[in-house]
Amino acid sequence: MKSSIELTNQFSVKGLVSFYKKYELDIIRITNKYAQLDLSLYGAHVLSYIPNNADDLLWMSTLSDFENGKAIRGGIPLCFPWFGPHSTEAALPQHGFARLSIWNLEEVTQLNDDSTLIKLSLQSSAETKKYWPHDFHGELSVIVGNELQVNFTIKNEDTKTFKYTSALHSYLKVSDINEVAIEGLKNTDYYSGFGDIVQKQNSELLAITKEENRRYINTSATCVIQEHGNKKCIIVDKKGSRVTVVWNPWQETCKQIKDIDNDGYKSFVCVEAANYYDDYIELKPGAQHTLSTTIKLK
Ligand code: TA6
Repeated sequence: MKSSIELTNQFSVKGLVSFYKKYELDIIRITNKYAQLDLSLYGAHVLSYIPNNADDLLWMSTLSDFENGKAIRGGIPLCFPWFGPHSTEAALPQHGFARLSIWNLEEVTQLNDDSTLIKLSLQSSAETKKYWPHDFHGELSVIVGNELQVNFTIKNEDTKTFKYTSALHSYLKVSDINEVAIEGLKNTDYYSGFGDIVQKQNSELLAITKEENRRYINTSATCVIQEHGNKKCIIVDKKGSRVTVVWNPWQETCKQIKDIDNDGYKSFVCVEAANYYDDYIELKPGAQHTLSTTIKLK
């Protein structure tokens, strides 16, 4: 792991790439002609994406921890190699270890259109094998342009086939959850919460009026998060994923989540690109898979 000074010496570019510490975590900040983005090396976690002349498209909890060993609440948590609780061992961390690991910064490159590419990596190690016994190489690449692109690639470097589930668990910032409608999931089957009954959304739009934890299956659709009152419209696209999760804890569950303030649920909705259920990823030795999401203003 590189120190803050080494990171600054190797990668900083005046006015474009800088580093700062958020409590004990190293954060890289990109400020280019399109947007400002903050990315934590801990968790390969996008914290914010603020297009020019616009508000942050991502929500971050005012009560989030920024500490080794704890998950960051908000932005884009990276869930790998399992989504949700571990299937057999309850003591293992929810959503896997990727969001609790320190990733290496490999590259920061200005692209031809002046957008900025950042690449982080996570290599399997004795530490990752405490949680998951496989050899793998993980890469998170982020492109900061007039849209935010996040690509998460896992390559199997083991001698055996392995399976995993994953998600880019994006928290989209809204000004009032009561004004939000999500478009793109009409006629799509979903499981609610941890249930096993398949339901179908018949309506064109999903309004969030109560706790929702919908896991839509067999969908690669683009979702549009519309806000009636303030007309903000966020487009969330994805690739390499057939499951979309929509989550908002609403009032009662929110009170039980200690790193979200009691009213926090009013300011975000999660729309997540996932590999889960039958869409788990199985990789032969040498094979790789990329899960991607793009987030932008309409
Ligand atoms: O994606 C929805 C979900 O899996 C919910 O079940 C809820 O637990 C949420 O993620 C947040 O999980 P976390 O471990 O970050 O508190």
